[in-house]
Amino acid sequence: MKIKLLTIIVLIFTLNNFVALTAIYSKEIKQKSINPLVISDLLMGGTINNIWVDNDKMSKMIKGGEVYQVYDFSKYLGYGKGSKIEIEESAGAQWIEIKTKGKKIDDYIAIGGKWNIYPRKITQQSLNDNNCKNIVKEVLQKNGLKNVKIILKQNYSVDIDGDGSEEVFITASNIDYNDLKTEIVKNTYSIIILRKIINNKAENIVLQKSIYADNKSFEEGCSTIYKIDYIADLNNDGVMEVVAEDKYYEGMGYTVIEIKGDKVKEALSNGWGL
Ligand SMILES: [Ca+2]
Ligand SMILES: [Ca+2]
Repeated sequence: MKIKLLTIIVLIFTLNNFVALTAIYSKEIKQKSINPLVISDLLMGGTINNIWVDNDKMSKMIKGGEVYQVYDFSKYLGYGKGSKIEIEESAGAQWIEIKTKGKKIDDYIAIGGKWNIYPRKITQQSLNDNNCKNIVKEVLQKNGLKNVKIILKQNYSVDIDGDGSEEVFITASNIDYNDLKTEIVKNTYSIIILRKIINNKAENIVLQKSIYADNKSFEEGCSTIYKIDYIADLNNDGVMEVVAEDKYYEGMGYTVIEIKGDKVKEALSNGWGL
C-alpha cells in the first residue's frame, strides 16, 4: 500500500513537471520573434529575438503575407502587407513588395516587429554650421585632401542611446548625387561623421567615407557617394542605428550601422549593382 502511494506521488510529481516544462517550452516557441527589415523593397535581413540575421537567412523564413510596420524618415505611415521574396539574379538581391493601405510607397523602411523605431526625436541642424565644417575639414586633411570646398549635405542631432546627451551626424560631399561618374575624379569626397561624447570628451567617428586625392580609371574603382537614409532602432534594444546609403554608377546599397558606446559595427548590409 505504501509503495503504491509513493508511486502515485512520484507519478503526479513527474506529470506536474512535464506540464510545467511543456508550458515553458511552448511559451519560448511563441516568444520567438522573427522581424524582417525591408528598405524600399530590398530585404536587409532583420532580427530573431533581437539578434541580427542577414538577408540570406531571413529570406528562407519569409512566406509572403507578413505584416510590416512602415515608416518614412521621421514617422509611422501605417501597416502594410509584404509579398513573397523575389530574387533578381542579375542584381543579386532579394526583393519584397510592401503595400501600405493598399498603396505602393517608393521610399520607406519597414519592420516585421511592433516596437516604435523612433524612440527619440531627430532634429535637423544648419548646413552652414562652422563647427561641423571644421570637423569635416580636419578629417579630409588627415586623409590627404586639402583645399576643397566643404559642403554639408546633412546635419542631424538625436540622442540615439537615451543617455541625455545628443549625438550629431554630419554628411558632407562635393560629388553630385544625381550625376555619378564611372571613374574617380581627384579632389572629391563623400563622408559621414558621428560626433559623440565618450568619457566626457567629444569624439569624431567616421562611419562611411570615400576620399579621392587622385584620378582613377573605371577599372580601378568608381566614385561612391554616401548619405544617411534613416536613424532608427531596428533591433528593439532602445538604441537607434544608422542606415547609410551608398550609391555608385549603376548600383547602390544600404548598411545598418550599430553604435554602442565607442563601438561601431556593421550590423546588416545589402545592395544591388549591375
Ligand atoms: Ca546619447
Ligand atoms: Ca537598436
